[in-house]
Amino acid sequence: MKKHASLPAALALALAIPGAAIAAPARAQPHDCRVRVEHAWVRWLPAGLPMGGYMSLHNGGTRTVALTGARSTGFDGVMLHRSMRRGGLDTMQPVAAVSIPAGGTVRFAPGGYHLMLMGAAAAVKPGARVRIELRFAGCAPQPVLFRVRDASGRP
Ligand SMILES: [Cu+2]
Repeated sequence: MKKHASLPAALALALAIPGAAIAAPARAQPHDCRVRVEHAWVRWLPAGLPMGGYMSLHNGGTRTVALTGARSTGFDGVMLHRSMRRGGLDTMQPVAAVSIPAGGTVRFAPGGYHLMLMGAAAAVKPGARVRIELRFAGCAPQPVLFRVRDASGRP
């Protein structure tokens, strides 16, 4: 009984403080989240091979923003990867995050950073568009449409 009585009082208190109402959206997105995504495309590959996702990320904000992951209903899994040449061999490894400095641009391109897209749905084929949600630390998820190109990668 006592619990029920205190609830409306707490509610009235929250409503009486103007700052309480505007604090919620500010907490949800504390950073200056202004990343523009351009030239987003996926290189389609046959036989269920993992596909690479590429794009250009421009940070129009005033502080560094970190890309920490991505997900898509078009794929079973999406990882951040970086290709590199090591000991004369082309290799790639997972990366936990990619920082985009304020005012800077980071390119995801063949031979460098890429989204590693695994387990494609049947609808992912050349000419299609696939929606991939990018996750930036402290920001709301950002959905991006990627154009699926054929294995040549030509637009
Ligand atoms: Cu990869």
